[in-house]
Amino acid sequence: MEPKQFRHFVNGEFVGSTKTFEKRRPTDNALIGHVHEGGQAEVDAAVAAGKAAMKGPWSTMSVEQRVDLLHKVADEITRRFEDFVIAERDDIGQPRSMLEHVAIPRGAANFKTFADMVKNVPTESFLTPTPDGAGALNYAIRVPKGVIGVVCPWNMPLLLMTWKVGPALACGNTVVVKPSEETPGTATLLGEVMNAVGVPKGVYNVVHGFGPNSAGEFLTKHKNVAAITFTGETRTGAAIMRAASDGIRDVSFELGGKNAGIVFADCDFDKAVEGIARAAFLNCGQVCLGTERVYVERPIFDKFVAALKVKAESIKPGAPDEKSTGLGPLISAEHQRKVLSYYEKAKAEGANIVTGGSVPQMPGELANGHWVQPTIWTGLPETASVIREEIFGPCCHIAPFDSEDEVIAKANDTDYGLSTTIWTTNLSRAHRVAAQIEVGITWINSWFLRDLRTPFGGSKQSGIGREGGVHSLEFYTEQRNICVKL
Ligand code: NAD
Ligand code: 6OD
Repeated sequence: MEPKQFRHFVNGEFVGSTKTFEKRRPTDNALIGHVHEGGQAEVDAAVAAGKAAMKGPWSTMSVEQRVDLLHKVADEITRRFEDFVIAERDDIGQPRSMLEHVAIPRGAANFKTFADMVKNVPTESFLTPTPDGAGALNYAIRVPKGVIGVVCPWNMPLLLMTWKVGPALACGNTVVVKPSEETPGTATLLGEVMNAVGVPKGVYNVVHGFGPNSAGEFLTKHKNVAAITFTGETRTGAAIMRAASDGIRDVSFELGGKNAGIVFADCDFDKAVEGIARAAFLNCGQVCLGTERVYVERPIFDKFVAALKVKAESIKPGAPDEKSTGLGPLISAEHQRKVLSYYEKAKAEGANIVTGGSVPQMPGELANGHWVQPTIWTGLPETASVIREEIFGPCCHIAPFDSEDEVIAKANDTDYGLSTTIWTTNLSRAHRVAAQIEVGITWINSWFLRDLRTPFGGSKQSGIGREGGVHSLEFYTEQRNICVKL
């Protein structure tokens, strides 16, 4: 396979840099391409293109025309489905079933959903009394904010990037995307899609590169970037917040998590085992909403641990295109080292290793990939590293609990607040407990069941703001009040 060139996409054209870095496939470490590294000049050019496009044909288009164009973007993603599957597969090594059923369809849906949503945006108007009796008419108009900086992670590249680009464009903004250095593929491919369907030049721009002292930092510090939407680690969010404070620019952050799964003895047992297994091991545990802390009511604790062990051991690691594959690799050798360091810490801190704990034997070239075993621990105190820190691997610790109050306190005993999954057949208990968990999203008898109209985001150190439905429209537009004395 000839290595690809992942170039920036600026003002409707693919442009290169003199500096490049390698992109390797996580499944076997094969070289799949060279990524062009953007610096200040590339970011300046992309932001200038985005700013200029705010005054071009993009700004004079009717809402219907814009909606129609974004539907065409979605249709073109669907038409080039296999190209997107391959780009994302080579970037992250996800099993094909997940790419075909979640990642790529959501890429298209993120454009259609938010395009449809802007057709009915409410605004406010008031008739205000005045001393002379004539009154004044106050009304608000909604305008796009301008150039939006979109800084993305690697764990679900197309889904998480379009979840922000879709509404940003639907609201009439332009974007400069900084994809993760680990996953340049689908953001680049989307440039081809934009040109194919006639999105005006400069509306969608991509600059590749790293974070600090590279494209990420230059983009988030750029004075002509009106607002920044970011998904990634909490400590990166803190750095971006500092950058955004210069110029008082708005931010929307979706950050890390250390999410609890809560299983009551009255749950539908098989569904709970299935649900927690998905929450812990899907995408090799590289899901911000995933569950690394599981609390199981004591009467079913032993049975649950035994059943989850069977489930974990049945998940087959392998090449993404193999039908039997249930587990892909971790994104990189560096991330593999991090996850394995937690496997060692758990051992050192005295965990009972129910299953896993090391690297699986892989055949042929796959042995060069970044694999780890799905891993379950029990027996650790709540102070243990693997219970407190986000690992982002296919692993969880399971602890017993005896009362609702105890499990609520344990679930909330974290700096993060992204999501929870609760398993019970007692509806009153489900609502009662859910209302007390300090997170942005609680799933009951389910996990990662999405409706794009709902508010999505994190509490505490898991984020700032909400996106989804009208909440995305709030972030990607600004309201201006106009007061007319009558
Ligand atoms: P990361 O924070 O390391 O990187 C994310 C992006 O930020 C990358 O594009 C990176 O180049 C860029 N970046 C890094 N430092 C920067 C800086 N100083 N200035 C500007 N840009 C910078 O995150 P990651 O490792 O790519 O993703 C995994 C993390 O993302 C996990 O913590 C996970 O929980 C979180 N995440 C959260 C959500 C959510 O919805 N809350 C979704 C997915 C992932
Ligand atoms: O489904 C979404 O919209 C979303 N933001 C998912 C986040 C997944 C985290 O890894």
